[in-house]
Amino acid sequence: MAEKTLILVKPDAFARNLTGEILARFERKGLTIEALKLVHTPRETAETHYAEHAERPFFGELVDFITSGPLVAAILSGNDAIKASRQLIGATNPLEAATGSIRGDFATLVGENMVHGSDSPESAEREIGIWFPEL
Ligand code: ABT
Ligand code: MG
Repeated sequence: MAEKTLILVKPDAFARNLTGEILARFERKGLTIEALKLVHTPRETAETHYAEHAERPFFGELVDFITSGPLVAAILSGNDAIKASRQLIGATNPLEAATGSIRGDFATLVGENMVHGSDSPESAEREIGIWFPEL
C-alpha cells in the first residue's frame, strides 16, 4: 500500500553531519523523497508537533531539544512507508533499538534519538500539515 510519512532528522543528527547517511538508509529501503527542507524550528511548531506529550514531565526538554538547532524535515512515500520507516528508525530508547537501526547504531539517549517518523496514517497527515503547510 503506497502511503506517505513525515520524517525529521533531528538537531542531534544534523549537528553530527549524519543527515546524508540517514536519508540514504530510507532511500536504500525503497522509499522516495517527496519533499525535503532545512528548518529552524519555531517553538510553537515544536509544541504543536509534540502536543500529545504536553502534560509529560519531559515536554519542556523535548521542545528545547527539537528547537536547539536546525533539523531536516522530509516527506517520504512508498509501500507501507510508515511501518518501513519506524523499522529503520528503531525503538524510542536507543539502548533498546536493534543494532542496524538508526537509533541502535547512532544514539544512546532517549531524549536525543536522532530521527522522528510518523506513527500512524493520522499522525502522518497531521504532521505533514505542520511541517509542510505550503503543500
Ligand atoms: P518520535 O519519533 O520523536 O515521536 O519518537 P517515538 O515515536 O519513537 O517516541 P515517543 B513516545 O513519541 O517520544 C516522543 C519524544 O519524547 C522523548 N521521550 C519519550 C523522552 O524524552 N522521555 C520519555 O520518557 C519518552 C517516553 C523521545 C522522543 N523524542 N525525542 N527526541
Ligand atoms: Mg512519536
